[in-house]
Order: sequence, then structure tokens, then C-alpha cells
Amino acid sequence: MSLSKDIQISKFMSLVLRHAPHEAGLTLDENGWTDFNKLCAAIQAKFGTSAAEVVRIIDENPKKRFAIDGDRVRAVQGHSVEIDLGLSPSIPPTVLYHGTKEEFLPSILREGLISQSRQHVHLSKDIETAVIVAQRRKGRSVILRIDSENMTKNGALFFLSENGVWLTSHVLPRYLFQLNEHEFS
Ligand code: HQG
Repeated sequence: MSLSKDIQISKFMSLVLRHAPHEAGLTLDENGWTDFNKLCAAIQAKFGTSAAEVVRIIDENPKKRFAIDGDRVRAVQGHSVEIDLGLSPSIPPTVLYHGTKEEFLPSILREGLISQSRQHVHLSKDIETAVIVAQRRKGRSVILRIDSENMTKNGALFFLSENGVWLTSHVLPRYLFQLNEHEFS
């Protein structure tokens, strides 16, 4: 199977497991799980791809975006539909990073980081990952360092997704520091 078809199927799974399960005739339970065979039937109908291939695509997903557990499957983060991943709060590293674009900066410095359409603000444990997140969009990249140590001291909760993304509900402007360009480029 061609790489681009794998990517199309991965994007379709992100769409239906995070945002629009109805597009594949699926429903998610309160923890985001849905029936693996039903997902495969929808993928078979749309792409002509077998369940074994779907397992391979999930296994090989570079960001480990999906998890299979017995006969069920879910996205491990990134949801806009309201589900509870069932994660326990974790103590984050003392600093985390967020990659974004310069055009969003005035609003971010005013309101802090807000989760927009997703359930959480997504934070990275290293600068390199934040740069990759920022580069998904056009324009000048900005990397913010987050004082997660003081956020934690002041009661903020952090969750670590199964694929290593740090999640929190909101980052106030006072915990945000813009990196100089030479620190990440
Ligand atoms: C920005 C991908 C204006 C925020 C990535 C971001 C990640 C604000 C955008 C995951 C703002 C939201 C998530 C404010 C935040 N004013 N803009 N107050 N607060 N923003 O896609 O972090 O490939 O929901 O900076 O790798 O970009 O899908 O979040 O630019 O892990 O698995 O609003 O998506 O993972 O965009 O990306 P997103 P994100 P996957």
C-alpha cells in the first residue's frame, strides 16, 4: 500500500476518533473507545483496506496516535468531542514547550493558551517537538516555554497522554515566555 494511502487512512482515523465519529457511523464511549471492527468496516468501505492493514497502519503510526485494546480502538489525544481519557494527573517536567505562530501571539499573551476546539492545550517536553508542531502551519514559528513547575505549585493539573503529549486545560500568560529565535532555529 502506498504511503500516501496510509496517511489518508490515518487522517480519516484522526477525524472519526477525535472529532466526527458519525462520519463513519461510529459512536465513542465516555472514554473515547469504539468498536474496532466497525471502524475497519468504515475504512474498508471508503479505502478498500483490510483490518490487518489497519492494524499495521496503527502500529506504524509515527506519533502513536491510536491505541487498540482487545476489540476496541481510540485516539490517545487530540479530541474535540467530549470524552474522558481516564488519565491521572502527573507531575510534569519543570518546563514544557508550545509551538505556535507569530500571528497568534498577541492573543496568546492576552488570554494565555486556550484549548480552542480541542479538549486540552497540548504541550511538548522538548523544543524540537514544539518546533515540529509549530511548523504544521504557515508563517513565522514562535516557541513558548511554559513554567509548568509554578503552574503545578499553584494547583494546575497536567496529564501525560499515552503518546507523550502533555495536556492541561489553560496556561495563563504569566507562565509563558517566548524563546529567542536562536534558541530553537
Ligand atoms: C493557538 C498535532 C490565539 C495554539 C500536534 C495553536 C499537537 C491560540 C492553535 C496537536 C490561543 C490550536 C495539537 C489564544 C492557543 N489565541 N491562538 N489565546 N491559545 N492558540 O491544533 O497545539 O498530528 O488545537 O497555539 O502535533 O497546534 O494531530 O493545537 O496554534 O500535538 O496528532 O491555537 O495536534 O498532533 O491548534 O496542536 P490545535 P496545537 P496530531
